[in-house]
Formats: sequence, C-alpha cells, structure tokens
Amino acid sequence: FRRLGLRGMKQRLLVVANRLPVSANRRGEDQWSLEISAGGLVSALLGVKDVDAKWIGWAGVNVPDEVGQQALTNALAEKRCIPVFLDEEIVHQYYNGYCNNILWPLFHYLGLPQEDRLATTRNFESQFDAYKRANQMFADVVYQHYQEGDVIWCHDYHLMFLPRCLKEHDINMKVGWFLHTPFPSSEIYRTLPSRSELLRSVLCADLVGFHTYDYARHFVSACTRILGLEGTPEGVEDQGKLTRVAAFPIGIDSDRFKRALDIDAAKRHVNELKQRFAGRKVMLGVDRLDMIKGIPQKILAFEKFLEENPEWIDKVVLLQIAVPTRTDVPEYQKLTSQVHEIVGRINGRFGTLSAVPIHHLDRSLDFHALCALYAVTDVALVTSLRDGMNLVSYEYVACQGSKKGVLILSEHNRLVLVPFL
Ligand code: ADQ
Repeated sequence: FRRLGLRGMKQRLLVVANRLPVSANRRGEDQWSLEISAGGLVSALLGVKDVDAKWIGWAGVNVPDEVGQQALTNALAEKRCIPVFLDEEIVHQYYNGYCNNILWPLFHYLGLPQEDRLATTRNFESQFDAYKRANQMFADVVYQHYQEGDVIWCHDYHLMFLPRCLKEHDINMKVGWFLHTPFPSSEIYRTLPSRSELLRSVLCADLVGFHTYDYARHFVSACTRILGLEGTPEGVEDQGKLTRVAAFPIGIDSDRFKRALDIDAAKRHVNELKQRFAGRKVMLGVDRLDMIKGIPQKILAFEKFLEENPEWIDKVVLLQIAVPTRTDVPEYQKLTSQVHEIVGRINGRFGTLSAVPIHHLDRSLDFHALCALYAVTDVALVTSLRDGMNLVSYEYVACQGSKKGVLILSEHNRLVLVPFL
C-alpha cells in the first residue's frame, strides 16, 4: 500500500485471482457446500491482515442456470467471496489451454508444448482469444463491485490481461499485479507468440510484484528487449509513465501454524502418527500433484536411497501427500499414472507383509492433520524442478518447533526469509 501511495485507514482491497479460496460442490438446485482449497496462493493470502478485503474469482464449477448462480453467489457472500462464472468452453480454452498448457510450462522453463506443433499453433490463437475474453469477464465483475479508492490486487499468470481491462475502464483505479510463479529469462519468454501484448497489459498496472529480485529483473529485461522500453531502478518507463516493479517475497502466517498444534484435533493426529510410525524415521512430501514439483524424481531418489542403503529398508518411510490438481489436463493425468506406477513398483520391491516404504495419498489433508504431519516427521523433502517460491518449506519449519527435523530443499526452490530458524 505504501508503494501505491496509500496508508492510514483500513484499506478496501479487491483480490482478483483465477480461483476463489474455496471450492464449491453442488448439493441441490440451490444448495452449495464450500470447502477451502489447497494451494500456495490461498495459504499466502491467509496471512494478509488489517485490510477490508473481498476476493473475486472462479469457484471451479460450471453453473449454467440462474438459480444455481444466485444460490452460489449468496453462499459465497458469507465468505466475502464474489464468483466469476465461466462456461465449460471458456474454461477449456482459457484455463486448461492457454494458462495451464502454455503459460505455466513456459514460465517454469518447460517450453511451449512440443508434441504437436501444428495443432498447438492452430489452437494458440483461439486459446489466446479465450484468455482475453476470460480476463474481460473478471474485469466486468470487478467494475460491479469497485468503489472509488479501492485497491485492486490481480494475481498470477491467469490474469495478465486484467490490468489493461481495468485501466481502460477507469484510469484512476489503483491496480497491482503479482506473479506467483517464476518470470523466466527474456530468452525463454520471447518464444511466446503473444509476448508483447501481455507485457504491455501488465505494464498498465501501477505496481508489478514478483517473489524475487531475479524474476523482477527478467521482467524488466523482457520489457526492454522485446518492447524497447526504458528500464529504471524503479521499474519500467514508457513515454513518461512509470510502472513500478519490485520483489515482494511471499511468506506464511507462521503463528497460525504454531497455534494449530495447540488444538486437540492436531494433538490427536500427532499421537496417532507417533504410534503408527514408532521406531521408523519418517520423510514427508506435501505437494500439488504438478510436474514442476518433482514428485517422480523424489520417489525415484528415495528408491535409490533404499537400494544403496538396504539397512534402512524397514526403518524409514516416505509419506507423499499429493493433492490432485488440473485433473482435466492430459499431462496431469499422465503424471498421476506415472507416480502411481512408480510407487507400486517400489512398494512391491521393498515392502513386507507388515509395512511398505511409501505411503502415497492423492488428496488434500485438513489443516490440523497437515500441521501434525509437519510437526512429527523427521525430514521434509521439497524437490521442485522450478517453483515461484514454495510455501511447504516454510510451513514445515514453522511446525517443527524444537524438534529440529531436516528440510531437504532442491536448489530450484526459493526460501527467502526464515527468521525463526
Ligand atoms: P503452489 O504451486 O500451490 O503455489 P506451494 O507454495 O508449495 O505451491 O503451496 C502449496 C500450498 O498448498 C501449501 O500451503 C500447502 O500446505 C498446501 N498443500 C499442498 N498439498 C496439500 C495437501 N495434500 N493437503 C493440504 N494442503 C496442501 C504457487 C506457486 C508457488 C508459490 C505459491 C505462493 O507455484 O511457487 O510459493 O503460489 O506464491
């Protein structure tokens, strides 16, 4: 807020992200149940305090009928959430297509889709068109709820076109845009066909934020090399208009994790886990089931460890909790099968009638169960191939207290500040 020139009173904030922090499940024509979603963006923003915030985003379901839309809008209002309704076609093209199949891999240095270049080129235009239409739909909902003086905080690669839609509507809106993934080197970014249009749109924001100085530097280089603009120590300048660019490494509300361990439910989980795995060292992996998280690589490394250190076979166990994500995208379906195949093979190879070396769960855990796992396990394995930041590493350290377990972190994660270490 200070960088946007605002301070003082409790600031009104409109958070705009592709997904709301809750997932909605329909229970009847006008009945919905809501469940908090697992993911880094939600965890990170739970720590935002002292603002009057509302969250605008997609609830992750197709709701074609008006009765359902109204009922969901009412249910979400209690959580200070406002839905954007996207139909199946737009979700397919914008979310599964442009966001998850093009931008996400590119930003994590996995390149543009290779398997069928011609089909990709043909789809590209229609997916980018859907991306812009979807961003406009988010903007339309923002206009309906915007009051003068609100700050609008746009999140992530799904909404790179949003700052432009907002500023075209009202140039005085205060707009920030934050990227949760890496911003790649300009040499990688420049392979994206819509590179210039997206950069120009992001530059419509007043303030552009990244996790690290490197990502900010890559972004400024992309603007200077691709758009020929002037980079300054403050950001990027275009015909006298400055867009501020800076690093704001995200963290977690560590007290929330520590406090959770005082709750009876968490204590019960801690005791159960201690009994269940008594006499064995426990290694833990907690990830969204995503190709960037290096889950197959982690499990294969664990196999190699058992192979090279057979004396550990019945003395160590790996608990891998992998919440399914983007389940409509074929690449993610392949990854799930691959992980299941490797886990099955290793358990078949090293398991006994009474114990297996790997417990793999395809699901999200509730908050207290997760904190208990962080607290009792001896090692956390965070093996991302690339990651914007990675909050699991922070959460593990926050819950360990005096236990002092070991955090094994691949060099491609970022861990910026750990004041409690
Ligand atoms: P994510 O890729 O979602 O976030 P990460 O930072 O690891 O990654 O956060 C995952 C969050 O989901 C953690 O808070 C974790 O507790 C929770 N979670 C994961 N699996 C879970 C499970 N099985 N059950 C319950 N909870 C689970 C994106 C970027 C990251 C960046 C964050 C924040 O990809 O690089 O750190 O945004 O900016």
